[in-house]
Amino acid sequence: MIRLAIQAKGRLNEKSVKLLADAGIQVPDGKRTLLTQCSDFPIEILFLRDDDIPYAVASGVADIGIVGENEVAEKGMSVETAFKLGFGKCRISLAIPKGDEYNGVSYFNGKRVATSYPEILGAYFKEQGVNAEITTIAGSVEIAPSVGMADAIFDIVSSGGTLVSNGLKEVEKVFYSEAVLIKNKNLSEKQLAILEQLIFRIDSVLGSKGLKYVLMNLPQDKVEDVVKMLPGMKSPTVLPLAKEGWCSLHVVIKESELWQRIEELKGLGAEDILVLALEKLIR
Ligand code: PRT
Ligand code: ZN
Repeated sequence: MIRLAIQAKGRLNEKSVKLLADAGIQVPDGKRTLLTQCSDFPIEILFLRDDDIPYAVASGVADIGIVGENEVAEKGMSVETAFKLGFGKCRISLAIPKGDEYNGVSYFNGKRVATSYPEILGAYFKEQGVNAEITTIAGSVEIAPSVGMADAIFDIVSSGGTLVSNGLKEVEKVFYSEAVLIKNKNLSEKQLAILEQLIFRIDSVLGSKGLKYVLMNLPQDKVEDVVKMLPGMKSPTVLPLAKEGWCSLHVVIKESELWQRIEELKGLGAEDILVLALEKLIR
């Protein structure tokens, strides 16, 4: 059995639950209970605030956890990153009133900067040789300059919309973050084996994202050209067709390259191209 801590509610909760579901692990709707067991995998889920997840994993209250790298760095807990999950991407940036002139990080000397990430900011200012006053506040950091609590802020930015609507501009992007699977440093052999199984499933789920399964009819003598055109494809599936000299070719193509590849395939004589969603690619 392994115990996984995930965010109880908030931006990472839904995506964490969805990722587990895609990996064949149904999380019972446990928002009202702190701890819940899954029937289809030797895992139990602990629902916590994201701020508490690094400590829970470092102390062994949970064995593994899903949390933003920003929280891991801020809390300074001794945990290991087992896998980067590719969602919850954001950055923590310094932002100042949009009318202010900015000529570099020395702007912050003598200024008051509001943030929920004093450790990350303190380390950054130290490294940059900046002497600023850091004011730690738990939420609504972006309104601090307009109510006179601070001159600038250091906060999470994703689209940048919140900064704009609060009359601020982003001037330094300090820390990049995404959701990660973290692990306690002293897991047992058995727990490591379960974790390995979990990572294998997650890797397969994430690796299948953005892939399409493409079937087409193709003149037999063009198979080699298609194989050359799609270098990632080790060995395509080729099935004979009733029509002599033709075959049915099946390949996996990245969604981002799909239309370009389809043009090229048509150029090689492919017909009746069928594009299907690919659920999972297990390597
Ligand atoms: O209750 P709990 O403590 O668990 O949750 P929380 O309120 O502390 O965190 P939550 O749910 O807001 O975010 C959880 C994690 O999601 C963060 O720690 C980040 O790792 C990640 N994440 C990704 C974000 C964002 N994107 C994000 N845009 N966290 C917060 N924001 C906020 C930001 O604070 C700001 O207010 O969104 C606003 C900025 O967004 P834009 O798009 O306007 O720039
Ligand atoms: Zn939080």
